[in-house]
Amino acid sequence: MSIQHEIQKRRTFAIISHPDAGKTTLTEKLLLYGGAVQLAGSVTARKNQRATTSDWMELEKKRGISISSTVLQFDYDGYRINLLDTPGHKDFSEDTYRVLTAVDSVVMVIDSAKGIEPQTRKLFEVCRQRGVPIFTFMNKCDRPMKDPLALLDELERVLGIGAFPVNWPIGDGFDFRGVYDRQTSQMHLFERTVGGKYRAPVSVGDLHDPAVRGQLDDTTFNRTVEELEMLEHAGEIFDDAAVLAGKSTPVFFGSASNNFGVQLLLDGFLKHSPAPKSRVMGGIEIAPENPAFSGFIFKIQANMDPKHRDRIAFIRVCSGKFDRDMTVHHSRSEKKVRLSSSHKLFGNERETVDEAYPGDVIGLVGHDSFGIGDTLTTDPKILYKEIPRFTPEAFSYLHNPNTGKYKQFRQGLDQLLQEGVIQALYLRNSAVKTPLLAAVGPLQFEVVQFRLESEYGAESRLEAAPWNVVRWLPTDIKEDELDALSLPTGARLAYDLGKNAVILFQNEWSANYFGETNKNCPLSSVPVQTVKE
Ligand SMILES: Nc1nc2c(ncn2[C@@H]2O[C@H](COP(=O)(O)OP(=O)(O)OP(=O)(O)O)[C@@H](O)[C@H]2O)c(=O)[nH]1
Ligand SMILES: [Mg+2]
Repeated sequence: MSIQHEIQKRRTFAIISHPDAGKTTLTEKLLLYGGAVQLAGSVTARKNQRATTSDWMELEKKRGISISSTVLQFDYDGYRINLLDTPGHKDFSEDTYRVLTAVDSVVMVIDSAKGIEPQTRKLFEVCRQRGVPIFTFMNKCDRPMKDPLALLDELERVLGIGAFPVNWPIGDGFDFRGVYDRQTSQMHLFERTVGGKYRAPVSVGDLHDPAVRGQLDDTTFNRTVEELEMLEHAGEIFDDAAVLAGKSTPVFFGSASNNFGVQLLLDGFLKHSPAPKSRVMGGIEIAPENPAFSGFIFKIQANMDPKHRDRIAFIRVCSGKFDRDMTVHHSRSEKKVRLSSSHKLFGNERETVDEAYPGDVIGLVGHDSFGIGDTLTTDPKILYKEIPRFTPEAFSYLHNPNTGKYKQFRQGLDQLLQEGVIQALYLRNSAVKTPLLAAVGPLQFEVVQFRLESEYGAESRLEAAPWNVVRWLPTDIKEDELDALSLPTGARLAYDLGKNAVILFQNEWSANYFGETNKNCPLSSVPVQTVKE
């Protein structure tokens, strides 16, 4: 089969939203309808078939939230799908943003009772900047929801994007009966199943089909007809070009937990979403058909499976063909490496993969030198610079209370730092060797402590550090220039993991004051990207 054909059948997308809108639930239902699992997210499915749930870490189960993104690859209807479920909580946005660099489109999930929530808006902004096409799923229509027309209006007003309803909800809350597919003019009426484990039975017919009409009360039917007429009157048509340009979003209604509208979303998404396309790096365009294999690492995760205590680097293939055992150029070390342990991923399950094509996300095991953002390619001229870095806003020392376990503590922490679970800083001219952790949000501290204990058997103790703001100094600043700086009270000099100099300030005011009084020493509020030896 030609590489062109392989590229055209790939769909690589992330599910994004504010916490709790239903991303993980929708992910499981897409797997159910995509035929990748027979039972959604149940314990039986775990035992008898495959591990279906995409929330695999113990801490996630405990808290009921996703704290890390999950990769799932499966085939459906002639497509090879690479689906990435992301965490919604803002403390984990570094992980989510890295995932956004690896996908070609997103499904944005909205809780129909709540409308557009703050974290959804932020993620949307990132997608818009990157020009990523966005598909919208209005979830939880089985609960009292906002007026669907108001929800569309909110998309246009708050996000400034055109919204095209592909289907329309019939009733809401307890009376939510299904959706009307405006593309085929068919009503899809669903029945609930216990716990939503199985596909929901559905009856399909046109608006006036007596079999379908008979299932609806007059109020629901009349309201639906009236709303549909209004939409028709507005006269908008599905504009593929606007969707692909990220200017308009197709909107699907449904309920993930009840399996309503999931099939229509899956099929509609696959039909209109883009296959992998070219990436532009430093002015050069790298097409997926480029004969050179290339890709970049956007995520590293250790100990995904307690059976294999190892570390997986997730690479998004961008061009050419991947063959197991191939030798590639590794950008960070500038060395040649052979990729012999490659896997396709399904949550925490993995299977050896011999070949992969643009759009695929595969896991590479056994390369400790790989870091987030690294390029692997057979053409050393290709260098991706995709991964964003975030400004930490919370700082704490991490103590090791048990000196007998220093080795586990240090090894565990180094591993977690390499995964990018959290950032760390080292104070300049400090005799104290206690690591200073720097987080985008405080839940990251909790994840570090939990994983140190459960994966490395190392206890730890947090101590709040007196700073709240970090700023990066110019990368070319010399040590004697650092000596000469006069810092405001309470501020300290430190280095990040790339050995770039930073200043820690007690507060924003103090950082601004320093900036005002040291015009010759411009500070950056976003992390600099260089790594010094
Ligand atoms: N009523 C109703 N509840 C739903 C629906 N879909 C999901 N939920 C519930 O919403 C809650 C959150 O669902 P998740 O799928 O974990 O949400 P999430 O977006 O993955 O959350 P984070 O990963 O933590 O950001 C769970 O209790 C789900 O059972 C739905 O269609 N209707
Ligand atoms: Mg989730």
